[in-house]
Amino acid sequence: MQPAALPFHPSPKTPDIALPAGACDAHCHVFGPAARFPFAPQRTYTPVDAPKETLFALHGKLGIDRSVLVQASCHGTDNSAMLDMIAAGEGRYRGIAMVKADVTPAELAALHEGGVRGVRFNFVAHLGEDADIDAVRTIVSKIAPLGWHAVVHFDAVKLETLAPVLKEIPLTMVIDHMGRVDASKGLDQPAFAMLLDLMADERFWVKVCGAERISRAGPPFHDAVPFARTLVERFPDRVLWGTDWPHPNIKVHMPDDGALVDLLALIAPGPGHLHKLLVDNPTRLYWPETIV
Ligand code: 0GY
Repeated sequence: MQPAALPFHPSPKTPDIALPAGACDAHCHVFGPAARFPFAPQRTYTPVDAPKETLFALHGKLGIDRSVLVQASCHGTDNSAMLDMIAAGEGRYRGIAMVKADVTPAELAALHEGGVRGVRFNFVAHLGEDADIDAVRTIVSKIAPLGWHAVVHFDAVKLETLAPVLKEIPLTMVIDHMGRVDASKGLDQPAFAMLLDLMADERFWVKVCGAERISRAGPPFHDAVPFARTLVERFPDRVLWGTDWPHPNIKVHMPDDGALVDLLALIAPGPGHLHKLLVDNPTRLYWPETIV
């Protein structure tokens, strides 16, 4: 039997490194509270409540000023919990929604007004059925006029079949969690080569978070660092980072979010790379209107 998912870390450490002003957590979630924002009936897991107040406090402790909320599969296409948190953030929060193929222009306009700037497609076995490619194409054609992008979350084993499909999608594409490659297979593994190949196309971006997901060595997840660092060094202008709080479906080593911030000293050594990763890149993608 699979072990149960763990709750988020109750008392993350204060990071050893200070983050630059405007630092953005470009991948985190808000769950519930279920009494106010019920989970989707078709969900594949039921997390503990991870409400906005807890996330506000965490960001304060970590030195994070802005963030991008990513709609998680347990809330399905009901984006209300996420929109509620964005509304409380006074412009410091953006969102990535999940929508159905029959979403209307009026619904998309309301999401845009609420701070959404993209949609997410899942191709991850433990999160249920893969996104339907025809539905993906329909949704992409509907969101393109809004200037939104697509976030794709996939199992590394699917990259070979997915890569040609992703290459055809005429949008900016953001890949979650370093393509979920298995860190124990090394930098020369075919899946990482395919990820690098996708990144050679300037439409692709990648999140260098998920160290705890791709690690096979466990805390402090140093086996994930060479992958993240390679991506940061080769594509400094198209990388993003996030905490992934509250870390859904982590069953063995729940990360300490402060320690994940500390990993940035190894992932993006030097202020230039760190500033791009945490400030300049998320600004270009999520707050372009603030660039003077
Ligand atoms: C993540 C990863 C996971 C879950 C989800 O949508 C989700 O439920 O994204 C996971 O289970 O690996 O990005 O939070």
